[in-house]
Amino acid sequence: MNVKTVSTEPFDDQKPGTSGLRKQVPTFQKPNYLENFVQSIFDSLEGYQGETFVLGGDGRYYNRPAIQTILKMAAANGVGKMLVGRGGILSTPAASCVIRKNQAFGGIILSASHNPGGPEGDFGIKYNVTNGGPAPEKVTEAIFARTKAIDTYKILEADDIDLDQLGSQQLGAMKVEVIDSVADYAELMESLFDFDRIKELLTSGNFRMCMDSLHAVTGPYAKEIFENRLGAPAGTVQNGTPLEDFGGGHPDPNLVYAHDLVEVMYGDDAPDFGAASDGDGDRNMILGRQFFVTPSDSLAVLAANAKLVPGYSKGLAGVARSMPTSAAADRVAAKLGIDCYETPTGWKFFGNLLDAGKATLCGEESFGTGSDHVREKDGLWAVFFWLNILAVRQQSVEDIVAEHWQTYGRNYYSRHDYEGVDSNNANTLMEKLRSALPEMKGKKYGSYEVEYADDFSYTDPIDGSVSKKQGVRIGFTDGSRIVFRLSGTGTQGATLRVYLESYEADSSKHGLDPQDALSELINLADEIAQIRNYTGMEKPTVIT
Ligand code: VG1
Ligand code: CO
Repeated sequence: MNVKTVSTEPFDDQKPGTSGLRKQVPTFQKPNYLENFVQSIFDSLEGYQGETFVLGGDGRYYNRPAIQTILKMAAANGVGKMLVGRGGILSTPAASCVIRKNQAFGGIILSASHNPGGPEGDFGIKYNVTNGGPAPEKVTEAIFARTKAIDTYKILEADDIDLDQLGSQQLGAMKVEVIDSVADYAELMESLFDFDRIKELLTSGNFRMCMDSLHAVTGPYAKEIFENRLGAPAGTVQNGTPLEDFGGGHPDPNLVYAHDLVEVMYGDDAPDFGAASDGDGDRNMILGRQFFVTPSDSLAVLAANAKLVPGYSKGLAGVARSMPTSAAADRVAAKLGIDCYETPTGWKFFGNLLDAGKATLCGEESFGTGSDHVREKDGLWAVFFWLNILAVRQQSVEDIVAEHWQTYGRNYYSRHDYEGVDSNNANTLMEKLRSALPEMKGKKYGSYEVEYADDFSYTDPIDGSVSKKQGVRIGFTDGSRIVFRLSGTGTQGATLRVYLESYEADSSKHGLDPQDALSELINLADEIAQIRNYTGMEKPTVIT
């Protein structure tokens, strides 16, 4: 077998975003596009020759051909051994688990997460480092720098590997081991949660749940764990067969896109508990009967109840949340007497805190929750965590959340997304906001007075690295807040995200619809940022 060195020219658009490089499939299908990026990953690593890597993806369209290409390039670049999920499948948290368990050098994960798939949909690739987590910015920056200078890549001339056959195969000097995609992950979950107790709950006859995998990667994981290991009735997992185009849907677990689940959970005779996960399995949505748990509240509830779960019964070292996530978790941390860290958006910023043992639980408002068990957010993990709490407390989801609000107060929260905005207009909106910040402090808008206004900058407490311009925050004296930032995961135009939050201590006022509770702030956001003017939209395209 021959190693071929192929001449190539740089593409100028291979800058990784919030979570890897995401583009439409036809872009990835351009000659050398994928190859350039993969070679740039290898070129920016040191000391990886002969080492073990992990490779897998969410099963979307183009997953299989991309895996074959990456295997041949890895072999040509001197990788010693590649662990690949069977059929090319590994959920993002499972990939993180496999990297850690095997002390691999790193891993390549193929996913565009919640973005639609199919020939005209999106594809994505990201590199994870030895701790199992997404590469930190200094690594993604090195990869990007390399993409701008690359002139050759290496690839082995060889036949495709059989991805459906478990066991070892040889590709040039590299060993390819096709592994069970689910086994390691299932074992890890079993070590963290009280499976006996959850099994009792799920088979008691008094409790029903519905898990919607949205035709994406968690289907096989959820079926194996809920139905085979925990005894939930067949059919508990719906949309559980991964499809290359996710059945034409958006594999995004929120009230808009997880419509099948919403119909079940808000219908007559709804089950007690519902959950959904996203394309690559790292996001989750939690529902009770006719009741939605905001991700920010979910993080706070998990933190407050962590002692009920075997894997966390010793208590939490600390919690961390992304800046736009509500401060509900901060209140729990304060009560527990532990630190709460505020990081920029994106899971890569939690890695150092988790490695250093400073945070145990982490979360993002964007339906992401996780812990130090892996270095990615983990959709099914959050579902097991909730089930474990429900099994111990024997209360409904709604009662648990209502009690939580009674104890800590309620952080009303909503995110308004404006998708497909003209990039220039979106950038102008952000620049105008930024330039207005220095004058804003003390300014009054109706009953609101600005307490602080800044562009969030983060200094990593472990390695001191600084990440600037992470989102414009305007905080008011009553504790409410508006945050503006542009998405770093979209593939067409720009997406403006507006995050709205207010705090209500009085439990007689906890029953409002968040859109009503936040209505004044919503109007204020438009007044301050001229959203309708710059986006040309009367209202957001998605509200979560
Ligand atoms: C979004 C979310 C962010 C999340 C990221 C990756 O990023 O807001 O919280 O970490 O997606 O999640 P952005 O830049 O579009 O706001 V996933 O499940 O898409 O890997
Ligand atoms: Co995801």
